[in-house]
Amino acid sequence: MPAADVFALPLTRIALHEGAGGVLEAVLNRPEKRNALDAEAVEDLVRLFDAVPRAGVRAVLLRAAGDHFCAGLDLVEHHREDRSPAAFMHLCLRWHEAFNKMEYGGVPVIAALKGAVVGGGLELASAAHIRVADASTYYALPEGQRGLFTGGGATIRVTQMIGKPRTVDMMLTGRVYRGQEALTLGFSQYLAEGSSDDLAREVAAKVAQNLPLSNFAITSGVSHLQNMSALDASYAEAVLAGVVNTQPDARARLAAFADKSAPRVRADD
Ligand code: 1HE
Repeated sequence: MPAADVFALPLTRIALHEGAGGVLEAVLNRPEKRNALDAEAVEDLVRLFDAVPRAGVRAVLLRAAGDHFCAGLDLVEHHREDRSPAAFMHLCLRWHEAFNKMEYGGVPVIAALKGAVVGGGLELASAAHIRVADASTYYALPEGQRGLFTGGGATIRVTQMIGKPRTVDMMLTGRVYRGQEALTLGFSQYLAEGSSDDLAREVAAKVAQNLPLSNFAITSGVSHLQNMSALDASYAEAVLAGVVNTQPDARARLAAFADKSAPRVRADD
């Protein structure tokens, strides 16, 4: 299978930068519209995350230009297009195509969240493997107030993050979460004191030091195994571990532990 060149992709809504250590920085680049996701932006996400697993990328830092991560579905386009039920269903399937490629692609995606992470923006964030927020970040599902319903996976991934009762409350009331409370509830795994971009970049650099096959198993493996019965998941986990834990590239790391040159796991790590 040929390697993919992500920098050759015809992207219009996402800008790409080469980060340090094999990290690809993907920037939602429509700040004048608060990075609302129009059909073109969704196709960009599909194109990008289709190529990432074959591009030698060790981690993706997904961040946003401007003050807001993402305002969700492009409501102006949706109003203008006056879509049929079938047309909107097919559009939602493209959202799922993009987000499933992100979640199951086997390359860690670290999202740097700021400002509005709302509606489809929260659905996008929830497909990342690690979310880093900062003091400006807030989360909401305002679809109910707009006469709409979520169509990009909130019923699945947001409920996995924060549970069904809170998700339903957010959908019904438009409730907004932020700050320490949002961190505690599980919207993100990190809350930066400074910029989420900076902390997410640090997290991505750390993740990128793992062997790619380990990261493949951790990211796509955990998601797939969660979809199985416990019986089948334990079988599949053993098979995955058989492949990953005998990879030749791991031998040097194991040797370093055995000869005591590798760092130990300490409480202040
Ligand atoms: C947009 C969008 C959008 C901004 N679609 N154009 N999502 C929402 O309901 C969120 C809707 N947006 C907002 O509540 C606010 O725009 C924000 C809180 C995100 C930002 O506020 P603010 O004051 O900084 O910006 P603004 O003045 O509201 O918007 C600036 C521009 O961005 C303006 O365009 P302009 O041409 O008039 O300058 C806005 O129209 C544009 N803009 N948000 C289109 N969402 C698969 S189903 C998913 C279902 C959903 O995601 S529903 C959407 C939920």
